[in-house]
Amino acid sequence: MKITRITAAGLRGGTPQGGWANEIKPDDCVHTLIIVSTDEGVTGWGSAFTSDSLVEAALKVLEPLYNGENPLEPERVSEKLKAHTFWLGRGGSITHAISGIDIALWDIFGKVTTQPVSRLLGGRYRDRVRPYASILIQEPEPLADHLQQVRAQGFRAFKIGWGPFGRHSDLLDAQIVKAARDAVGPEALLMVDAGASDAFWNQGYKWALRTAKMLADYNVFWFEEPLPPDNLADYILLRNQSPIPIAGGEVLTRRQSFVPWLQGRAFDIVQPDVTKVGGISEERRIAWMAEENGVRFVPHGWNTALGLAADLHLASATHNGDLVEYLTGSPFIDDLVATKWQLDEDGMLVVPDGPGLGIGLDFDAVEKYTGLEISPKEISI
Ligand code: SMN
Ligand code: MG
Repeated sequence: MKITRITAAGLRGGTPQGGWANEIKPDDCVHTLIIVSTDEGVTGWGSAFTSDSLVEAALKVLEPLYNGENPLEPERVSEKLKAHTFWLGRGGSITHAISGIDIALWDIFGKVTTQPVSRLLGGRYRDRVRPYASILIQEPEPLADHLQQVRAQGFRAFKIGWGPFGRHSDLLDAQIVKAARDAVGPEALLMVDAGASDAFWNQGYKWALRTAKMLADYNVFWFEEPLPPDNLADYILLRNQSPIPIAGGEVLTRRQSFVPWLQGRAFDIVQPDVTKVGGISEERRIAWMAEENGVRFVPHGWNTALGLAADLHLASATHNGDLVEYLTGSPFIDDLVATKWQLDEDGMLVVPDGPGLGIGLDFDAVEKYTGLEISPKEISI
C-alpha cells in the first residue's frame, strides 16, 4: 500500500472563542483536517493545530518524502518526515502538519488491520476514559450558569480557563473560583487554567504561588499554565512550592522539548497536544517519558474530534491515562462525528474500538466547515 495524496482542509465557521488577548473569530482557521489517500482506496483522517495555508505550505515541503511511502508504518514515516526537515522544521508548522499526517497514518493502519489504534499502541488498559469539560472563564454569575448547564449534560470534571482570570484582580479570581466550585459541587474535579501562554502575560512567580494557595482552598485539582511557557526555572520553583499540582506543556512541540520540563520536575501534569507535538507517534513517547519521570500525562484537547479520538486511544493505551479534555460548545468536536459523543451514566466516554480511530465522520459537517467536496469514490472513510 502506498500514500498517493495528502489533502489539507481548514476548519472555519465554528472556531470557538479562546479567551485570548487577540481573540480568535469563528471564521479564523486554527485547525486543519488532514486526509491521507492511498493506492488501495483506504483513507486516513487527522488534524493539525494550525491554519490550512501553513499546512499546505508544509505539505509542499513534505510531499517528496511521503509520496509512495507505506502508510502502515506511522512511526517510521513520521520519524522520516521529522528527521529530513531538521532545517525547515523542528517544532513549527512542519511539525504541526506532521502531527495530522501521523494521526491519519495510525487511522489507516487500524483500518487495514481492523484494530483500534489503542490496541496497535500496545493494548487497552481501559475501555472508558473520563472527559473533563473545558470552559472559557466569564464573570462569576454567567460562568456558574454555564457550568451548571454543562454539568446537566453529565460531565463530572471541569476546567475553567483564560478570560479575565489573572488579568484583573485577586479578588475577582477568588470570586470566579468560588462561583465555579459552588456550581459544580464539592465532589467534582475542578481545574483552573490561567492561560499564561497568552500574549504579553504579565503575572509572575509570586502571583502564581499566591493564586495556587487560593485555589487549594477550593480543592482545585490542578493549576494550569500559571506562568509563561518559556519560564522553566519559575515552573520548577512553583511546582515545588505549590500546594496543588501544576500542569502545562500544551504549546510545546517535539518530544525533545519536553525533556527539561519532565527531567527538571517542572510539572506535576504534562499536557502535550497530539495535533501539535508530532502526532500519536510523538505523543506516546512523551507519555512514556512522563511516566519515567513521575509526571502524570493528560493530553491537551482544545482541538477537534480527530484529536479527541486520538487522545482517547492514547489514554486507553497508557498506564494511568484516565482523563482527556473535552472542548465544550465546539462544532469541530461535536458535529464532525457521525455518531455523537455520548457520556455514559458515570460521565465517561467509551474509547472507540472500531478500526483505526474508530470514529465515522459526518461528511455534511465536514463539507460545511471545510468547503471540501467529499466524493465517496475519492475519499472513502
Ligand atoms: C486553551 C488552549 C487553546 C485555545 C484556547 C484555550 C486552553 C486549554 O489553554 O488548555 O484548553
Ligand atoms: Mg490550557
